Amino acid sequence: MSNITGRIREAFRGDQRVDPDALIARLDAVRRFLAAVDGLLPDAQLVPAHTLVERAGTRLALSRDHTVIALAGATGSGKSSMFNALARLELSPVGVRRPTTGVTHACVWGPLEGASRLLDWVGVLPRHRFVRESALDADDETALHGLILLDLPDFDSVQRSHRLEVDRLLGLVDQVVWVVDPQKYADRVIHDSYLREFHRHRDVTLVVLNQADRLPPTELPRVLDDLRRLLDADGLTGVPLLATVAIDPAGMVGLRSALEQTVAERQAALRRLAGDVDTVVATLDELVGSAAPPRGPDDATVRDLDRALAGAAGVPAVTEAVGQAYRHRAGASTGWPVVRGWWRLRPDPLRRLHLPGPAGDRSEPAESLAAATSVPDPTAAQRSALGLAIRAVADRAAHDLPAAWPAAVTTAARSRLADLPDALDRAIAGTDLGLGRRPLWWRLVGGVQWLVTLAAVVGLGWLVLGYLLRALGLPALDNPMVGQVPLPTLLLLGGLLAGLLVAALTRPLVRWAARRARARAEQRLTAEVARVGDEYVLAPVRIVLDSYGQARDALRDAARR
Ligand SMILES: Nc1nc2c(ncn2[C@@H]2O[C@H](COP(=O)(O)OP(=O)(O)OP(=O)(O)O)[C@@H](O)[C@H]2O)c(=O)[nH]1
Ligand SMILES: [Mg+2]
Repeated sequence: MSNITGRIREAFRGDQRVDPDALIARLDAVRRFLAAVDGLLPDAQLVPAHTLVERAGTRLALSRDHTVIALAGATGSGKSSMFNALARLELSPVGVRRPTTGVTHACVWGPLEGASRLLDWVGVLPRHRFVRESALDADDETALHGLILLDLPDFDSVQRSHRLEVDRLLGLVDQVVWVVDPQKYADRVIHDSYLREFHRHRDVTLVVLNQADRLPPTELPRVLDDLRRLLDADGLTGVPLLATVAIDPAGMVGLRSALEQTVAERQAALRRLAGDVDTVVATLDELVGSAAPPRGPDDATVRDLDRALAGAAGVPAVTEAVGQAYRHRAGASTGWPVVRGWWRLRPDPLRRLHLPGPAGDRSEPAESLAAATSVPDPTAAQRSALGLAIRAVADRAAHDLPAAWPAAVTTAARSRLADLPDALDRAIAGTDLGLGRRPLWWRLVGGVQWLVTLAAVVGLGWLVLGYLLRALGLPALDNPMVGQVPLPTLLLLGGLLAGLLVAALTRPLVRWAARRARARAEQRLTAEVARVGDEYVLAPVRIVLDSYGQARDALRDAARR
């Protein structure tokens, strides 16, 4: 037996101590992970992590001086006998009728006070709680002070309620002693449904082969070896394995001393929670990858988005109108004064879109209106192009992310889709299209046009006056001559010709300047539309990518033992 006890000591010594602060930091990291992925990943995948955070918080807040150890096993393996043998009292009925134990019994070594709240939380009814603290014991039991031993119902029970009770308690206790017997130690239920599940809790797992007295002494080592092989296959390599005889005090020495050591170390609760964190981290691992979070979609994809947004926002229609408006307004300022009125009669192309009209016209302050412009609604093709561009943004941004994330990125990219049309319209309405001021050269050309027209009018007046004087028989005016041509005629014809000439020369200049005005407006509109795309499509995507980065860092911290 002492040999076995030595092996237990060795196994425990081999395990590192769990630092409470480090454990709390790991739990905080799990909490950070949950906060980062909240609303982004399916809740079903996060249940174990939420459960851990809640349970661990409660367990750490309760007595850390107590160690809750459960005896778990199949019916008839001898759990209650062992419970009674350790308590040295008949506390839990042992029977021949199977299963015997239907509700969990607890025995507390030491005063009940600190243990009561722990047992309330674990959920052992007060009438099934016993205290192993009496003057009769003298110092015999002090080594187990702080132990709360639980006798569980059978986990392979025909009674469903027994299995539920066992499963519930196995999630809460600090350490489990798995009790098997020579007949059923190889049962698949215990290995497949239970022991294997505890492979990350090796350092709070202890296995006992009870009823060792029922085996011929030569058989015992063979059975223990066989059981060890099965435990190795369960992933429980190195867990302490003891042979016990619950009905013989001498057959309980090894287990008792193992429990004494566990209680003295006060590590089981921390080790159990550390194992829980390991398990949760392993289940969450597939939710984050090893690659650094992407910064967002590539430039080409963003450019495609901006182009699709510009199309949907009617930027081509507005830039076209800017070109026309430039020509219209330039015509009204620089055209031949005789036909300028005709320009003014035609509606300004920008006013038709409810965009700022001619310089100084603020009759419709477009900036202040929600649906400010009358830019044509996007066509079905433009709408679908925008949908595709947004999907491409999500696809590119989520390209390197693990499978759980692309859906969240797509949802984020589309999250403000309903607000997009108004935002685009406001952006168009608020863009300075660059037609606010009348260029100086318009005024110069306009001035020249007025001068030459004035000359023509003076010439005409002069000629009409001369004609009238002649008609009334009055002395004619003395018309000065310029070369062979009388001055009034020169003024009239020269003025008319010069006006037409200036108009003809100005036209290509206006066309060139209109193209420039159009290009400038297009650039400004595209920039504004891109800003909307950034705010309404890319920013929500970046938030999800940031969350991914935080979740990934948090999980890495949580994994650090
Ligand atoms: N020979 C021998 N008999 C034992 C030993 N341990 C328990 N038994 C007997 O095995 C039977 C079952 O023991 P229990 O302690 O009631 O078993 P249990 O695991 O509590 O069973 P359930 O409460 O039904 O889950 C009883 O008759 C015990 O006397 C042992 O080490 N050796
Ligand atoms: Mg029992």
